[in-house]
Formats: sequence, C-alpha cells, structure tokens
Amino acid sequence: MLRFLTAGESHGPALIATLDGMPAGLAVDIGAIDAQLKRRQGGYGRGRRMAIESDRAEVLSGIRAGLTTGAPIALLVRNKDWVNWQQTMFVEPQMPADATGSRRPPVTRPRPGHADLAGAVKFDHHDVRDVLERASARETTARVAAGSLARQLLACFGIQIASHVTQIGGVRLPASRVVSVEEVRRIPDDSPLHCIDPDLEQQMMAAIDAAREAGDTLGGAFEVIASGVPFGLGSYTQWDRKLDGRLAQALMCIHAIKAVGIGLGPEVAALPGSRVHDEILPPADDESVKPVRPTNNAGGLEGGVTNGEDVRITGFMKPISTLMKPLRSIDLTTLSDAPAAIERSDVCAVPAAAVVAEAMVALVLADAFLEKFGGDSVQEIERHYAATADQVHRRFRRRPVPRR
Ligand code: EPS
Repeated sequence: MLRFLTAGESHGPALIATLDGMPAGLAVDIGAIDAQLKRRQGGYGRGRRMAIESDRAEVLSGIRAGLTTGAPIALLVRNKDWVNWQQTMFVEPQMPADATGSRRPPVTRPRPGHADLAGAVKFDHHDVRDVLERASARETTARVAAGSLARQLLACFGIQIASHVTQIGGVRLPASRVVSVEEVRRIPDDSPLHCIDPDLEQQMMAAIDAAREAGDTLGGAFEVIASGVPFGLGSYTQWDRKLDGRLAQALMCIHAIKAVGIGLGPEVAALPGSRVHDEILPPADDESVKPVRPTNNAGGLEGGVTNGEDVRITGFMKPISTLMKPLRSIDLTTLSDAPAAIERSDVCAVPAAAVVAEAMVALVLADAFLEKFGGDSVQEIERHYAATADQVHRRFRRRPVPRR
C-alpha cells in the first residue's frame, strides 16, 4: 500500500526519498519532518559530520497547500558537505572546472564489518568509495524524512511512536525492566543518549568516551514502542503478511543492526510458557474496549497480528565498522596486508539508529494500517476506522453500546 525508495550518496549533492501510496487530505506539518531529521543527527558519540549538516527536507511533489494530494511525495535533503566533495564525487565523465572541494585518492583497503569488500567484489569496483558512499548510514536521513510522513498519518488515528536506548556496549538496563511509554516520553529531548535512567546514561557515556580514547567503537540496543495500535494489523494467514516478520525486516535493514527482538525478544527461549504468554482477563470496567492483558511479553503481536497492546520491538546494533585504530585488512590492489581504511565516522550511533527505527516502524505500521483501513483519502479511512472501532467496542464493552 505504502512504498518508498531512497537515492543518494553520503557525499553526493543530496538524499532523496519517494513515498508512494499516501492517501489524500493529510495535513502535513513540514516542520515536524525537520524535527525528526534533527533528532536523527543527535546523540552522544556522533562524529564531526553532524556539525557540518543541518538536515532539512524540501518537498518536491505530492503536497499542495499543506495537504497531501494522493500523488507520490518526493523529498530532498541536501548534503551541505557536498561543496567539500565535488572534485571526488562529480557526475560528469571529466571533473567540471568549477568543482569544489578536494580530490581524494581511491579507497582500496576494505573495513571489516562494512559493505566495502562484499560490495567491491559484487559490483567489480576498484575504488571502494563506489560502495561506501551508498552503503553509508547517511542514507537513513531519507528514511527518516519519509517515515515522518507515515508517522503523521498514524498520529491522526492516535498511534504514537517513541524509542529509548537500552544498552551501549556492556552497559544495559536489566532485561526484566519493562519501560512504559510514559517513562520514554519523560526523557528530555536533549538527553545525550535517550536512556530512561540518568545514572546508567552516565555510565554509557563513559563507555563511549573510553571507546573513543581507544580508537574503538561501540554498539548497543534500543526499543521502539508504538502505542494506540488497534487490533488486527497484519495477518496470520500468509507468511508475508505477518506483521512481526515485516517489522523485523524493517529494523534489520537499518545499517549495523544484527538482531531484532519482539516483546520479550530472545529471553523467550529461556523461559517456560507459563512465564512467557500474556494471560487474557475480562475487560476492566464498563467503559473498557478490550480485555485486560496483565503483561505484554508478546510485544503487541500474536500470530503476526496486532492484539491491541503496545507494539514493542528491540534492535541490536553492532559497533560501527570504521575504527580509528584500524583492524587488519588487505589492499585490494596489491592483495598484501594493510590496515583497514579510515573514513570520518561516529564512535557510537545507537540513539540515531533508534530514531531511524522509529521511522521504519512508522512506515511498516502505516502500510499495514492502510491495508486494514484503506481508502484514497484520510476522510475515507476515518469512516472505515470508526466503523471497525465501533465493532470492536461493541464486542468488549460490558455495557451495551446504544445502536445508532
Ligand atoms: C552519517 C552516518 C555515518 C557518518 C556519515 C554521516 O555514515 P557511515 O555509515 O558512512 O559511517 O559517518 O558521515 C560521513 C560519512 C562523514 O563524512 O563524516 C549520517 O548518519 O548522517
């Protein structure tokens, strides 16, 4: 229903996202797209590039007088750093006379963990720059811009998405600690790592400092929570409709994510069924619109379908693969031992990855939402949504709902 593609290189002129399938009639807050882009740029442990950029989205199509038209939405975010790279990244066969910046030598020493080696062999590139420019996590800027629109659509129906960092390197919140959406909302916007526990956050920052000193990098984990999600997004009827699988793909395809957990995540493997499955109790009172679930270990998904509880999904990120104290590698031109190349990079980007994950979750949830409640305009979707909500309410309300 909702599709998006991105284009652009890390040091090219711009990043682009095309979002197709947005319904007409959504009032878009353009400033909110930039606010999300700013969040993605933040977090303790980012490198010097983020001081150069101040990402802003330009809308090229699909929005008129503040409202979506139903046409594809094209978004463009310019790279300010482009002026420093034109002599290396020019498009024409010969370097244009007015190209600015400097001419960099070819990159020939692949970084272990990066796409450098696999990408160079796959596309038969001899300058690894042809790989790393597109493999760079800078691409996630375009995803966040597109995701911000998905998020605005979901917000019309009361669905909110938030995230928090649970682990940096070996410093982590206890696995048993269930964090509420309210706790996440209380984290100040300028919090360095977006962790709910300020003491733990200090330890996490110290771990990042130590990694930086050592010329090393650190990974970690974050949880994304979507609240206000109705029953019935996704389906158990076919493998590619299961929403847990779709969300897992959405997080796994973010740079450096190596594992994903839903709800309790990997912990489920160690516990008996009696401590994993969330019991189902009668609706709390006459006004309730769903049964009570005392726990949410399932992370809001049973059978690949949303069950009316918060959707909770955790991403586990490996340490960034550009090390200032490089690992052993080879020079692809001579095939002799050589330290891996050093590109300007971050020490830790887990808080940024969490913001990207929010965007990806928004895009997948919006897609599933449009499948369930679809329509060509927001107004049409609202009618369908209201009718379904009414049906669910009638089912669970103890006091009969008067017939309209
Ligand atoms: C960036 C993510 C990282 C940064 C990049 C900007 O990308 P990568 O995956 O290539 O390490 O290092 O900045 C640079 C490439 C640079 O010139 O510093 C981002 O998220 O915007």
